[in-house]
Amino acid sequence: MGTEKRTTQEWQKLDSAHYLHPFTDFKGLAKKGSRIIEKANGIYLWDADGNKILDGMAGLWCVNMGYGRQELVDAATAQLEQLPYYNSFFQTSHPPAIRLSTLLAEVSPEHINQVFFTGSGSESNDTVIRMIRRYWQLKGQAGRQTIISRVNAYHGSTIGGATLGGMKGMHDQLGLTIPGVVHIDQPYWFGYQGDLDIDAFGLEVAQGLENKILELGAENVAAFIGEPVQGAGGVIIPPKTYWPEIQRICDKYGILLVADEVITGFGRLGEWFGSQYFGIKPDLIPFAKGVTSGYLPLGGVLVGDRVADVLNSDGGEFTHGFTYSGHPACCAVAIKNIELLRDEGVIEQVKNVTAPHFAKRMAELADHPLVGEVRTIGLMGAIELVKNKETKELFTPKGDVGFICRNACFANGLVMRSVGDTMITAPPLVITVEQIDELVALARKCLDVTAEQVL
Ligand code: PXG
Repeated sequence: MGTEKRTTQEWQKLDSAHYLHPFTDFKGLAKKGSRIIEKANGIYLWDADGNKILDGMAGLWCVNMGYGRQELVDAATAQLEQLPYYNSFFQTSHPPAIRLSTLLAEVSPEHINQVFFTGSGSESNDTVIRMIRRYWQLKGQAGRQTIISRVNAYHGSTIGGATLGGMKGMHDQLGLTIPGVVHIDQPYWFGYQGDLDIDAFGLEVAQGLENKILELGAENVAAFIGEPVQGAGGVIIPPKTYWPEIQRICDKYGILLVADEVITGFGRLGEWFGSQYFGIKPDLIPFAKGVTSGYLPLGGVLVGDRVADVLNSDGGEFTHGFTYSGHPACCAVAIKNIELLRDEGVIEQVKNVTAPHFAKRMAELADHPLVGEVRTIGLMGAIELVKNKETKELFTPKGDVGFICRNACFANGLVMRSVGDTMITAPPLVITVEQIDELVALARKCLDVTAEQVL
């Protein structure tokens, strides 16, 4: 397939005839035709017309080690030759899954020593629901059923993941979500209209958790779930007061804390996990994406000792699992990927060099006439596009300008995603200082092109 040559138009024709894309208006796309990406190396993509594009989204927040790492290809190939598939049901296991679980226990926070494998972030969050309910049944408190999540959260697209998530458009299409999930506010400082300062705002939003627990009755509440930094929702970076207060409230009422680290895991914030950045101690950490740098699909749930001790007690079988839980080739790639992250000092480089440079250079974009706010954390960034820089008046209808900007980016050799009118970027973790300069220069050019059309 890598060598099959067709023109862009030929690919587009076949694409719209046969391929239903995720999160896509099928009719709209068929009219326009897809962008066909043919190859990649480092932090760059090439489309079928030979255009070079800086991938400011690391694929879909996942290609942490960048493209073209032969070690990952070799790890997959060797494992496919040795043992391409075997399951871990029915009391069997295999070296790649055992070695990966051991390595994950090493790199994850101290109170985490066990892992359940899945094939994706969505499956990981479905597993979270199953594990939480199982935990409270085994504890003899089966009444603790309700999981508290947040508006504008993204936890995946299975029915469980979409229910946990707080995306209105998804809930509307889903119809009946699963019972026992409620949503509280998100800590979105830029969108806040009130009088509090940022730290007081963080505390107030966290207080929403306590209010909800008291409203429901703590004896009915099982867990709180949140992304350390909301990714798909628009890189929502919480005030520094937020997470410690959430931890305090979870502890006070004995409810489980779940940090969805599908995006923030494996170095994105300059720590192995985002919860380490924020100093919290989650009981469960669903992960996926960066664990394999996206080279093969793998996800899982890191299980803290508090939950693991109960799951490992006399309760009989946990009736949950997937054919591809602990897939040998995916585990082999994850092992090599984690070794590369560790042995090449990639995460320290993010923390000490590239994230500070990214923060400094991105902040310079705040002077642009179209920009209302720039925020960054680790190698995640967001640029809020506004109609009026002084008053921070937003564009209506929301999303059109973001879409124009996204297209301008693609046309000028940069992938940035738009969430409404928020432009977001999360480049591969191996991006260099010079490449960050290139990303920011491209972003400025794309903002200029957009401003010419909309201001
Ligand atoms: N949790 C979080 C925090 C995620 O970001 C998932 C769970 C689900 O993972 P899977 O592997 O099932 O897709 C995600 C995925 C976007 C975008 O447009 C983000 C995701 C997926 C697709 C698109 O930002 N995040």
